[in-house]
Amino acid sequence: MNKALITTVGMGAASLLVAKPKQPNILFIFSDDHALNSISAYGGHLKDVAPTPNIDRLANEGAIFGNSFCANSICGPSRACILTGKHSHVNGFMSNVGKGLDMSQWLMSKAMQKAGYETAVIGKWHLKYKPVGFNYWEILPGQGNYYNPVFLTDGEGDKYTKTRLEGYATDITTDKGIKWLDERKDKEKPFLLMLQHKAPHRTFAPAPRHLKAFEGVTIPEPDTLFDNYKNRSVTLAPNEMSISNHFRWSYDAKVRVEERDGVKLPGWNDKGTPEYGRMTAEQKKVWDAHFGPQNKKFIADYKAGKLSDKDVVKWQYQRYMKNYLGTVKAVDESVGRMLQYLKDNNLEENTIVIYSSDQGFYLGEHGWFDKRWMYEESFKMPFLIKWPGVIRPGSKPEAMIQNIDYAPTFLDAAGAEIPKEIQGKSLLPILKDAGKPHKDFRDTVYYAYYEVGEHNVPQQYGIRTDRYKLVYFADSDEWNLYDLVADPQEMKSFYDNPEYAEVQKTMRKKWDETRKKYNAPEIRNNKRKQKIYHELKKDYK
Ligand code: SGN
Ligand code: CA
Repeated sequence: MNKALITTVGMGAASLLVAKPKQPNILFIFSDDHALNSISAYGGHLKDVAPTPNIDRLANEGAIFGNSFCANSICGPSRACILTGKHSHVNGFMSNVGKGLDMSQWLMSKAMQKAGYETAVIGKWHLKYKPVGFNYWEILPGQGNYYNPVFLTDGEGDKYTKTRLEGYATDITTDKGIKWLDERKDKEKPFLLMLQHKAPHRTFAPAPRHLKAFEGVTIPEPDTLFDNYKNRSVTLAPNEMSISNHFRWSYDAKVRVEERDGVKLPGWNDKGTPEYGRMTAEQKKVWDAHFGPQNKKFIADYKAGKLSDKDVVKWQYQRYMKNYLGTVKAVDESVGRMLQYLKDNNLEENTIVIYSSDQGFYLGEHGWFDKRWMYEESFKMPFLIKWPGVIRPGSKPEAMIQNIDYAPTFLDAAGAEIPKEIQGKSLLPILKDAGKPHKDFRDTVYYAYYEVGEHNVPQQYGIRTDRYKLVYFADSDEWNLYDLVADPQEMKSFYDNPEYAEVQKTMRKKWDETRKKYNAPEIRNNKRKQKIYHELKKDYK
C-alpha cells in the first residue's frame, strides 16, 4: 500500500502531526498512433513476430485495459481530451485543422501543479500553443521528425528557441526525460512527467539499428487487408487511406524516385522523402544498404511482370509493417530504459507508470493505414498501467475507459479535488480493485470525429456498449450498427436488419441519451455532400 508521510502542519502557535498519504509520481509514456495489435500483451496477430517485452512488463506488473477508447481518433483532439478531461466539443479542440487548444481553460497540468506536483512534457505536443501548466517543457514542432529532430523550448513572446539534434527522436526524447528526472532540484516533490514520442507515426522511419529487425520475417496479414467496403456506409469506399492507392511510394514505402528505374508503379508515385533528406551521410549509407537491394529486386520483378496488383499490395504491406514495427522497437526500448531508471533511483515503489497512445491505427485492417474511423483498431487506445502495491499484477479490467478519464485519475491519485465540470471519471476505483470485472463503470462510450480533409474520412458520431456500436454519418445521412460478437471485424452493418430491430431501438435511444449527457451540439447536415453520397449509393450495392 501507499507509504504514509508524516507531515508537520502549522496551526497557529501549535503544531499538529498528521499522516498524509504520499502523493505518487506519475510517469506517463505516450506515443503517437500505436495500434493495440502491435503490442504483444494485447495478443493481436503480430504478437509472435513483433514482441514488445518492456511495454508488456506493465501488463504483467499492473493492469492492461482492453476496452480503452479515445473520444475523437486524431492527435491534437485526443491530447486535448487528456489535458481537459472533456470531450472535443467542450474543450474546443475538435480537429487538427484550425486553432490550437485554448490554454486559458482548466487544464490537468495546471491542477497538478496546484496539487504540489512538478510537471514536465517532453516530445510531441501538437496543441499549437505553448504548453501551460508545466514547470518544464521541450516539444517537437508540429508532427516532429524521426531523424536529427528539432526540439522547441520557450522563447520570447510567442517565439520558440529551436535546437536541432543529431540522433533518433525516440532515443533523444527518452534521454531528455531521464535528464529532467535526474536534474530535478526539489526531489521531495512528486512529479508528473509526460514523455511523448513521435513514433510510430507516419512516415514510419525506424532507427538505423532497427532497420533489419524483421529481415527474413513474413508479417502475418490481417484478414481484412482486401476489404471491399460493401455492406456498410457508402462513405467508406472513397477513403484516401488505403495501402493500395494512398500509400506513397517514396514517402511511405521508401522506394525513392531514383530507385524506380523510370517505372510507374500502381498507386501514388510521389517524390517526397523528407526523413531521407534530413539524414547524415552515415545514416543514409545504412538506410541505402538496407532498402537499396530490396527495392532493386522489387522493381526488377515488377518490370518483368512477375507481380500482380495484389502482390504489390502484399509487398507494400510487408514494407509498411516492418518499418512501423521497427519504430515500435525503439518505443519499447524507451519504456525499458524509463523503468530501469525508476528502479535504479528508488522511484519504482511510488511511481505510477502508464503507457498509452493518442489513438490506435490500422495495420492493414480494412486495407488501411491511418485512423479516424470508429472501427475498433483506431477507436481503441492502448492503456497499460502499473502502480506497485495498489494495482494487482496481471489485472485485465473490462471497464470501458476513455482518454477523458486520465485527468480525473491523475487528480484523484494526487489526492486533489476533481472539478464538477470534468466529463471523465477517475479510474482509481477500478485500479484499486483491478481483479474484478467492473463492467458497470460506464455502460456506453461516446465518440465524435469532426475533421474534414486529409484521408477523406467523413465526420461521424457514435456510441459503443460492451457488444454493439452505432455510428451516424452526417455526410451521407446513414446509420451503421455493428455487433462486435457476431462480427468482430465490423464487415457488416446490421442497421435496418429486422433481426436487430430491438437492438437498434435501444441503441438509438442510448445514442440520444449519451449525447445529451455530454451536452453534444446539434449535428449539422451537409445537403450537398448528402446528394453526392446518395448518387454514389446507387452504383454501390
Ligand atoms: C499528417 C499525416 C497524416 C495523418 C495526420 C494526422 N500526413 O498530416 O497521414 O493522418 O498527420 O496525424 S503526413 O503527410 O504529414 O505524414 S495525427 O497523429 O497528428 O493526428
Ligand atoms: Ca496520432
